Amino acid sequence: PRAVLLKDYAPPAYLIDTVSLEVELDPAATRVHSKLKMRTNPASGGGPLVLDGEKLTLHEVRLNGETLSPNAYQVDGRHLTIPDLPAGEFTLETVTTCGPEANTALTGLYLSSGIYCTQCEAQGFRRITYYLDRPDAMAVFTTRIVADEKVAPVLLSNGNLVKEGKLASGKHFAEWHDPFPKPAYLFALVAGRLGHVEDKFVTKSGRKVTLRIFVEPGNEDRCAYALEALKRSMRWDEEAFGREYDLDIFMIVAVSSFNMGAMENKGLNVFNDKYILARPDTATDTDYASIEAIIAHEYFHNWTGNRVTCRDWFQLCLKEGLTVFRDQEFTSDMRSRAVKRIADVRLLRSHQFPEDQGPLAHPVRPDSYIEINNFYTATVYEKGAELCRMIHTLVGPKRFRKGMDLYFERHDGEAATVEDFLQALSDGAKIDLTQFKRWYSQSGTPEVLVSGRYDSARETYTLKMTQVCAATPGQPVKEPYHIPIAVGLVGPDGKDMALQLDGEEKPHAKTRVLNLTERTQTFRFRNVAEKPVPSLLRGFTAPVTLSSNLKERDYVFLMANDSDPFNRWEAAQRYASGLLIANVEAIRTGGKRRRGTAFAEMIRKVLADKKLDPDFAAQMILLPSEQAIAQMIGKDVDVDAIHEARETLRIAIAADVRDDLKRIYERMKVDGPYSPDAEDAGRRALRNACLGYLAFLPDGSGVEMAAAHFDGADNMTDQIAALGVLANIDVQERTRALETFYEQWKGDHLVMDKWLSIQATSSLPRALDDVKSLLHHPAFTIRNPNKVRALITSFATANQVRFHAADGAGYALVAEKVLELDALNPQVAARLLGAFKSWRQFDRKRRSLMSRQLERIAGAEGISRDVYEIASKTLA
Ligand code: B3K
Ligand code: ZN
Repeated sequence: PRAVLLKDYAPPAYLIDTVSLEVELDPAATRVHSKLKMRTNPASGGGPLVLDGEKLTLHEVRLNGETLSPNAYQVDGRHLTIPDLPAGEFTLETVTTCGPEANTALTGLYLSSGIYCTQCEAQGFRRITYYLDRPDAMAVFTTRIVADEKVAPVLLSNGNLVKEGKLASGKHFAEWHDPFPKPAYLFALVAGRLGHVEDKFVTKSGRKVTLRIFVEPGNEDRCAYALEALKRSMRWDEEAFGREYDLDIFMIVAVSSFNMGAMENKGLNVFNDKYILARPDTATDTDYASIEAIIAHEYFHNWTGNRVTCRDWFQLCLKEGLTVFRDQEFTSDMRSRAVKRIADVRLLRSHQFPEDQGPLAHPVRPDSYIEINNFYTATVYEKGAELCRMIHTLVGPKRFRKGMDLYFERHDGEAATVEDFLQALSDGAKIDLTQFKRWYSQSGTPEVLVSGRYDSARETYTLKMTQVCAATPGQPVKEPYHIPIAVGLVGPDGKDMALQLDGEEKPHAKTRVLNLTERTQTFRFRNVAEKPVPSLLRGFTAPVTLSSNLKERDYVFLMANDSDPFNRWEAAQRYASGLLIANVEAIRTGGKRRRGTAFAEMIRKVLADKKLDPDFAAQMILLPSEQAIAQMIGKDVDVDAIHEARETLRIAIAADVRDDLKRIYERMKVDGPYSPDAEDAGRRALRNACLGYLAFLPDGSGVEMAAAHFDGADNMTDQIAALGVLANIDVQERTRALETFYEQWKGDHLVMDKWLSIQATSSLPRALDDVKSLLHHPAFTIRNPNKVRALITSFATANQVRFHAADGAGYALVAEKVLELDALNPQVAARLLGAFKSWRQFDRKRRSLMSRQLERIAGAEGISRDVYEIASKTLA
């Protein structure tokens, strides 16, 4: 397979002004009659017309109404080429068929539990009809859907409904028109037997919008939260960014077979039903929070992605990074900003950092790809969002808004580039982003080394900062980045000092953003009367790794005193990681292990602080994950030692603070009916975090407690928290709880996913065998991506100690499933293969076992482009 390069970008030779589609649905052969009003692109002009098309049967081509003879065009498996075309405007029609029922890749038109639906991003539209399937080809779409009324009473597409009616022999039709020019990747069509819930929204300028969520009949009672979240999102985008909705109707459809979370098709979002359906007894607090965030994300795409779209797929971060930033801000405004920041940084560190530091590292704006679907990555999304956040930090909210306003004003209705975005921000927010732009083209996580020094005679405090960025594939040398680093100085009394930099008349602000732009730079604060402890990178203002000359006692001090909640949490995590890493070493060398008294002490204080937000308290008391420790160790990782070190520390802490944990466990009990709001969710989070410690007390008393928690649960959050705890303990209560849960929920496919993943992520040695037998359980099918993620992906990515079993059985199983899946659904297969990306981090034996599986995959006959790209790059 050949790589596509950013530097080869050329505008299309032809433009499409309007598209009208007539789609006659049939499971085996759906007939698509497309009529394109086209013209030569004055900017590039003429030549052969090459339309994309895959897995299509071509029946007819008409030019200006005349049927073309087959020697007037060429067709191969990927294109339809017409060499001779009249100058100026012309109409091109094609008649093709495609087979939704046989479509297991879930891209293009397919059937999800009997419902016709489409997924066109990135290049699925070419599986529906021949087209210029590229984001800079923007056209006005009219779609007429014809179907059997019994099979598909509901017929939906983008835009507004313009006509509908009955036809002969039980068929009916609907015609939709979308006035906004859009690229084909935003096209959508849904048809089937669907129920719906409805509401209204009046935009700030008075436009009345109908809101509808469509679901499989019977699920209407699980849509209320999603609908409310949609209204909150619409209001928030008006208030925070001045962006209004622009059609008369906004529709969401929930389907059960979907390759990712959701899709922002214009006016017709399609969602994985996991991110719509929620009822207190079936969805956890985390599910509710994800629903709110994803509804918002897809809705926000209407401006960042749809109204202003991407010129080409290399610009993907233009819509994704920016939209993630926007949804993060939304969630921060709806819930706790501190907890949201902690969650986002956790995600960045667990997914983006390993990507950026491994063989699949690529810039936020990549310059080459083999399969674009492999680039919907943590780097493009999460690091992309961090880049927007850094600009926001540098200019502040008001100027950022001005920059965004200018961006929309300049590029509404266009397909834009990262350059366009940076130019608009730079002009609107008045900031020079020349150096900052390197963040988009250089891959790798920069490392910032900080050394602080107090001079008591001069009363100065000096921070010397150095940035380095390791080589990444194809990028041996890096230029320095523009890194905003928020800092504070915490005095011995635990209070922030006022900060006065060298050359400043007077102190101002207690948190300052320092601009690190050189390889090495020194910042000196004056009038520092007492020796402070520096609080570095407050709020995590840049996606870097930071090391400093701070000592363990400084982290102990900061985890008790830092006024910046993110850094308070960070200090606790750094303290605990340091301890765990030392204990891992002790396990390996037979040295003495430490008990972590300061962490227990911190927990005691946090639990005693009645003013502290319980959700934040829950974050404070949790230990870093085994994966996080592995990543910090970075090489020759010993997963068993990490597991042992963390388990032992957890038990020791539980024993040290058991009474405090028990007290809070009781106090945090939520009375009254379940509400998914942040406040109650926070109490449950803290209560369940306490349970997570208590259940492992060596005297066994916690098991009873967990079993009672399970039996007494009146909502899924508590039920699953108890089940998750019990799944890690080899007791009879485990078996009973898993069985009870299964009996209770076997009819509910979303809840069954939880049941699968809880078993797949159990740290008990039996997990691998359980996964193997669950692969044959009726609750599992490899054809449904949610099932694959619940059982296989979670085993491979969230069960470090069992996936990396020393005999390589975990690797062999996952590799086998990657190959099996590749024949059905290459996108999901390639994703799963990502579980091998950090293979170089482990000990020699495991490295060799993993690389053997990667070679087996890379060498397999007939693998997809998707899997080939990941396998070959991971090995390189
Ligand atoms: N834009 C889609 C992702 C499409 C992935 C294609 N493989 C969802 C989102 O980011 O909002
Ligand atoms: Zn998105």
